[in-house]
Amino acid sequence: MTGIPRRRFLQTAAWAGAVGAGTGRLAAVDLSDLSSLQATGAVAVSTWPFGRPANEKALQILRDGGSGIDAVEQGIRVVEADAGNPSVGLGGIPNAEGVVQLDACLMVGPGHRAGSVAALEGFRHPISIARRIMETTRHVMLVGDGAARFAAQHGFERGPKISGNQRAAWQKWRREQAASHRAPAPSAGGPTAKPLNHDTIALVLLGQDGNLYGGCSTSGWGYKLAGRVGDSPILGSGLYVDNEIGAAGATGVGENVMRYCGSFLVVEYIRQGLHPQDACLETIRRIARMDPLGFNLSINFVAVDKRGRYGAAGTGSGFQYSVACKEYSKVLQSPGLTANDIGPVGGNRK
Ligand code: SD4
Repeated sequence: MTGIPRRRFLQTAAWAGAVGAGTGRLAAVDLSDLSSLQATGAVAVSTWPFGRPANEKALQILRDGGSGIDAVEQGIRVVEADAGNPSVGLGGIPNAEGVVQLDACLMVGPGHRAGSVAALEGFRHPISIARRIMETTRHVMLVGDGAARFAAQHGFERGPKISGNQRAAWQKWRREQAASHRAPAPSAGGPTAKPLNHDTIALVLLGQDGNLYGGCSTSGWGYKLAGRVGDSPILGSGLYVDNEIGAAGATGVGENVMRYCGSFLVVEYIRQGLHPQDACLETIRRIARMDPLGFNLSINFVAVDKRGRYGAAGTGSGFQYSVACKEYSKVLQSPGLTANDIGPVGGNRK
């Protein structure tokens, strides 16, 4: 281990335990067998159990001769297309005004290229639009109306700005808000407010070519303020790919990730010599040390490195992630830094 000497790292871990004890019971973190968190050849790692079909699609694309970025895009499209997923794609929970606004980005290790789209309304596959921005413009990120006009000009598939199921739920939510005389939106929208519902697909990939790739897509915080953008389309926050070192992605309360460049930090810890599993844990500990919320952040990371080692971690217990490689495709439980419940069920996690 370089950068953080093993002794200091363990001290940091012990310190985190002391803090965690004040914010919730500490869950056991077993780091004894990191060697099992390693794959040979291509490996796809993604957030939540709904990442599993995305991983499998990504590896199939590679097997069929597609590129790493084809694999990430096509994998994420599987989740975006799932109308039953309330946190990714147009089946997602709308904002406070009853409109689904989507955020997505992707990054390509070779050339350190990226594309991103935010607060996009009425298009089914923001991940593909992010890719098109990367490939056909001199920009990295388009947002809102401009992004929608770009998508329309490029003929991307449209969809409803709110699904039938979500409309009924949103109307009920609005009635409840009115009845409770509260503001019709998470008023501060700040990091202390608990999202009603949230999840994200973040998929990081080590290709068989030895290069790293990643993508991220979400409808974000349910009933968020119109125009709110989370961490997911922000490079370095919801996703980061460094082709020399590793790639990481995030899910959870974006406000608590984007203030710390969370995914960038995970990759930097890998650079310092940590296993991706340790890097995810250490990132959360570092954020918790600085943040007034301590471990009460509702954030989770997944990561893979250049050697095929992978891992994940969350502030609460219960964060599951998916891994696929030549030998297996499975859903794993990540170590949580506290025994706090992971929070409201957001996406179609099963
Ligand atoms: C966001 N990070 O918009 C996303 C949502 C998410 O689990 O992943 N929730 O803040």
